Amino acid sequence: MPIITAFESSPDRGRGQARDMRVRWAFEEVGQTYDVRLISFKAMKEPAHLALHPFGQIPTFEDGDLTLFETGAIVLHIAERHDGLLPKDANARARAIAWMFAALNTLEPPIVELGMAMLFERDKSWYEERLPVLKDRVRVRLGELSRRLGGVDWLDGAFSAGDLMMVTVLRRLNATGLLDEYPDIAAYVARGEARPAFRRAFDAQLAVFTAASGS
Ligand code: GTB
Repeated sequence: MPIITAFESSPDRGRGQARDMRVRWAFEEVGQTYDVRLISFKAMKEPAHLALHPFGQIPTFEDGDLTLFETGAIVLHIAERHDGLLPKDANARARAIAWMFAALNTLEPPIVELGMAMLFERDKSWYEERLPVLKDRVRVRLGELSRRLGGVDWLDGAFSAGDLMMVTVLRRLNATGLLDEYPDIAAYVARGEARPAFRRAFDAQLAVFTAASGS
């Protein structure tokens, strides 16, 4: 059975924002059971974990003699080896993979930049000036994504790994209020979150937090 790593104690308090969430969701979508090895911040930077992940992060993926890091690579690996996350048609499959890259390369960077500023830069003298700039950069991408979605349920036909990745990236905006400005994108994220596989993955990562906090 594949095994992934996840935070022993996630700073998001079980909100499903850490990146193991997208791997858990992919496993659930394809019906693959998996194990989780929980890891402390200290252990993430120690040799045993660095041998799996050169940057000392979570998640990692191990299955037999294969070890992977980077959620894009892990989710793609799962999607390629099981039915359910990539279309059979070669062109549609390539487009779904393009959406995975778009989520990670085009949407995630400005979203993470905004999130980091809101978390770690509030006390800086330039914060109030920088915040609208960062929000506008995200708005540009949300506007473009909204135009492309154009009222359909998923990015390109049936739900795919592209949607899985995009929804997990967009969820990072939950605390910013920006999704409220784009009701179609908010509804898209809600559709992803309503999928039974998402719920199972979310509950599994929440259970880790609940157990660790004793609540
Ligand atoms: N590009 C890599 C991938 O996609 O796999 C990025 C992996 C990554 O950033 N991992 C983070 C990590 O291990 C956890 S998910 N960080 C520790 C470190 O770098 O030392 C990022 C994350 C963490 C916490 C919250 N949160 O509290 O809301 C959200 C997201």
